[in-house]
Amino acid sequence: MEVADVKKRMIDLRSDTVTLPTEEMLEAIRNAELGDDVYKEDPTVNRLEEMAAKKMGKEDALLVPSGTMANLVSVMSNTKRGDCVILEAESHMYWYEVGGLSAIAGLLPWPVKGNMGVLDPMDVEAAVRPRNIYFPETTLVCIENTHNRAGGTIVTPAQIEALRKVAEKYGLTLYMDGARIFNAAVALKIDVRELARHVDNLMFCLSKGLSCPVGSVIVGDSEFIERAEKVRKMLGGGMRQAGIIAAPGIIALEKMVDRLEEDHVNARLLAEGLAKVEGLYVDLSRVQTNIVLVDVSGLGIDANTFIEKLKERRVLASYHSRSIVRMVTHRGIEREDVEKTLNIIEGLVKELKVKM
Ligand code: TLP
Repeated sequence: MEVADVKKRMIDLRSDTVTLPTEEMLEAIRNAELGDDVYKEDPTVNRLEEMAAKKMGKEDALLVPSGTMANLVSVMSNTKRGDCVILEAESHMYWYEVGGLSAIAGLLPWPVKGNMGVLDPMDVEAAVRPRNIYFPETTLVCIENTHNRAGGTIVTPAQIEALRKVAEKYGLTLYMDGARIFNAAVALKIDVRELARHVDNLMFCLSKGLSCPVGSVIVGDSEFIERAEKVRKMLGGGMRQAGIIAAPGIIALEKMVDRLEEDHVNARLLAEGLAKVEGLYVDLSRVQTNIVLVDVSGLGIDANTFIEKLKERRVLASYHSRSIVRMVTHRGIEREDVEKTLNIIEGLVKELKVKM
């Protein structure tokens, strides 16, 4: 059997990053009008950046290859070396970006524990380092929306506004890792601008639920984007005929946002099904978008063992922590896949119980 055939029959709940481009996206790539984007001459990139800025209600935008680079470029364009950056203790930037914040940007990350991924403005205020000879200068606060490790939880416009007030009080910049910001907007049934309004700048990913093969977009005011363009070049992210990346991005913004609702419905179905299985625990209040965290410790096994056993049954999930497994719904997951997954897990749990 071909490797591709085996993969095809897997139910892949590891991440929404596994989504493949649509036929229309592939067609758009084939037909994209191209130019050299380092010269700002790729009309397709220019169009995507214009669209993205407008959609977020900001002045300008910049296409970058990945979410990780988007965060690094943005943080570097918002700070100077040696500054202190406040971020949520479980944030992607702190956990999963290979320490680029310290290793490359020369910053001191100052993690603050949030509640379901949401920072409390009072905790942020307390974390701002007073100005004196001993301390680095706090210049930036980062939020994540939706919050990945917290389970795809949403930071609401009101919560962002409250953080904005603290940022203003101390002259700090407010940045948002909005890798899945459209999931938040769709779940709240609001214009994404409402979520972008109170941050100075943000990034969002094209390559997650929006199904593009590559790309993230940084959005903010023109001066910031000008700095970001230079930092992107420094990090090796200046791309040439990047219209082949931008073309599916345009389709994503036009056509792939509303369908995220389906992923949320499927995540809910999956979460509610899992919550009914004895030995599994799901905090349903966290299931706000397309991520489901399931605690398997009640089965007497750890997350990795559970993931391995699922894989043997052709379901892929990812590791969150010792007792928690993460499952993410996306365009490659239909309702039937969720039902099948639930059946498989119920069967697996029964088998484990017999052995216990
Ligand atoms: N997240 C990936 C993994 O890296 C964990 C995933 O499967 O969820 N910000 C947030 C909130 C993210 O979730 C991710 C990717 C990124 C940034 C980085 O994006 P990429 O993978 O494009 O560098």
